[in-house]
Amino acid sequence: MDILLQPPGDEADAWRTALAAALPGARIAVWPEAPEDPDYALVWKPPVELFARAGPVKAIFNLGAGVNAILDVASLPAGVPIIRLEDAGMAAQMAEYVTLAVLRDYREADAYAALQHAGRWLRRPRFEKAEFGVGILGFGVLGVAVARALMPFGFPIAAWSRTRKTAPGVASFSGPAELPAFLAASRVLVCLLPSTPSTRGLLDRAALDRLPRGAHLINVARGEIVVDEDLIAALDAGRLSRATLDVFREEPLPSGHPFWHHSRIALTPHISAVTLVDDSVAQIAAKIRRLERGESVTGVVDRARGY
Ligand code: NDP
Ligand code: OXD
Repeated sequence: MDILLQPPGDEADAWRTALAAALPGARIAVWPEAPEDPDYALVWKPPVELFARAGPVKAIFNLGAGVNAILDVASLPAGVPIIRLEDAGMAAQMAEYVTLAVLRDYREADAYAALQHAGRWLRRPRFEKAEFGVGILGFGVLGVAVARALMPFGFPIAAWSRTRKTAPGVASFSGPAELPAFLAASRVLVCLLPSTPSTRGLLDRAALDRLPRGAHLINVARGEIVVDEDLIAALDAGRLSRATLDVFREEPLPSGHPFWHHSRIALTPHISAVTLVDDSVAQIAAKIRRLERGESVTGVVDRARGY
């Protein structure tokens, strides 16, 4: 079996070693080396030449959960299944990141740090938990993991998805008609939607205005779901109290971008849930073995839907 590997960053050796151990006998070529007729391509943000040179493959594995970058590649062969990562160690990381951001806000870590630095002993009134609703946009693999992690703290939890869900302890909202009611209940709004034609620009002024006054936006999905200028305007006007941002329209975030030094923004460089080599390779190798036996696999992307 021939595998074409185009991994993220400078981790080619780690990916190649893990893949060779998981699929003994497979010939692995690391892009820009490319075998004549690879059986499978494992890629992250592939360049347009890759599919043009690689020829037809049995399946393309996306080395991440979000597939917006691969779906944009003009040379993407039609009809070939695209298979994304499902959790693969990212759900636990995402749950940690979002829980930290929610609790920092709820327990007012920044306000108490400022009081300490001012040398002031002051007890602030506690937030009512019932008024500290957490709304999760996108209730897929990662959204569900975040809801489960937050549940023990007792915040009211709501989720918005394309299709209605039944999850104990979570109020399910679905479709555009139910978005306003969902936003109105979200003192903290966690974005875990895929970037698709229906979600890009979704968090604009109109949507942000529907959040309770003083709301906190946590975007850990994709930068283009948020309209940057509208977010800054909402923060400047005090309609939103803070934003925790891990993803941006342009990455790395350009040095002059106003997000960098905004006093109400905490940002991180797309690290809320990183792709873990061993977990990802184990998942992909198991799926390749199933495909080779003629069995079906989960995580196949619906190209028309965009995720
Ligand atoms: P899933 O595909 O499992 O879940 C996506 C969810 O979004 C589903 O609940 C889906 O609804 C919902 N959804 C999609 N489109 C719409 C829409 N138009 N309206 C309402 N709901 C919609 O994805 P994951 O949970 O695995 O990942 C989510 C995203 O997180 C990824 O696409 C990626 O962009 C981002 N991500 C970010 C990382 C980081 O480090 N910052 C790491 C990993 C992922 P339904 O269930 O009804 O289909
Ligand atoms: C992903 C990501 O989609 O890392 O997996 O953002």
